[in-house]
Amino acid sequence: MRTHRIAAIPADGIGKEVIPAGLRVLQALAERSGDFRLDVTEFPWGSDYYRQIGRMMAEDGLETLKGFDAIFFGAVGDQHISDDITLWGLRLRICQGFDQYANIRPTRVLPGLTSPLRAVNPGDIDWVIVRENSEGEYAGHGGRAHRGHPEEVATETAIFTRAGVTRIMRTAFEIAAKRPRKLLTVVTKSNAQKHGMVFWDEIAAEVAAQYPQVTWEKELVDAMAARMVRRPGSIDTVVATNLHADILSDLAGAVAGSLGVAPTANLDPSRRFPSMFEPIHGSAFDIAGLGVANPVATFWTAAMMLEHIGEAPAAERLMAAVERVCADGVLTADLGGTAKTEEVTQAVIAAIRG
Ligand code: GGG
Repeated sequence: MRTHRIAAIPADGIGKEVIPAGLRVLQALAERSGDFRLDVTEFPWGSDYYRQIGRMMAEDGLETLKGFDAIFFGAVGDQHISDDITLWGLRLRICQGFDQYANIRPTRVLPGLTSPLRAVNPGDIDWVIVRENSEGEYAGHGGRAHRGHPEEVATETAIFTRAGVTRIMRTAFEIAAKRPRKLLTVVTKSNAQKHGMVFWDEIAAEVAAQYPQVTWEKELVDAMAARMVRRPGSIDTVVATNLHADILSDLAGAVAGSLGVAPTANLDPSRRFPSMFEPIHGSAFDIAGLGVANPVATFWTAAMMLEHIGEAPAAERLMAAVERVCADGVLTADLGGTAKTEEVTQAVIAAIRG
């Protein structure tokens, strides 16, 4: 019997609803398989912890997490705490502390779902967005001076390193090379941002030389946003900076039906540290506690985690169950349905067992 140690961090808002649902589904998969078990430890970190202790996670939290095979994460964000405190204090602390530089965001229209785009063939939306997850606009470099004075100034400097850009390009080319279309779109804003973004384009060309089997192209981020809506079928794998990919992947989730179905993996491909798996969506505190959050993004995220820890058959079973439940019309309100989180969870567990 294989044992995988999982750290669960529901954190804030609907994270506290979708992560327990995800853990129940994972448990059902482990029981169905009989070949592996999950040893789950839950951590109470997040905004409530911040209110009590003054920190988003324990001081030695990263040290503690090193002992796990993967991290199953909910969401950060709280009505009463500044977003930069919640994001930097937990999600970014883990991503950057564990050098999870490759953020992988698959998008497709699941059976039974409809894209809000008119006249789109659901099969046209089958993308993987690769987000650089360790530097760029999220380098945290900058400062404030003369606070409260007319001459007040704030700077936020994006930092792009040769090592950082090269490794995310390699990741993106590797992913594109394994997909049927072998097409990679490198997204920048290199017309306006003439240093860092031109650097991205240059490194893309260098790395591309090692992947002659991949067709690649450059696209500006604004044009890419329009193309995702106007010509979704022309897109396959996309690589972009930390900020650009964050924005594009929210758009991607929306055109695939809802952000409530969009999963993500924060990977340390070297496997020196545990990788972290989370739904793309945030804490959605406007619907927290109502039992209406869509758990599908978390289930898909759980499938990505299973794949990562070497349980590919369980990952496939989970995605098949999710697709069956969506096709049967058991959908939450964000997808036009009336099902609650609990109903979707029970339906997926029944499909796993069935
Ligand atoms: N589960 C994803 C999450 O909690 N996101 C919160 C957030 O504010 N993310 C911004 C970002 O990652 O750039």
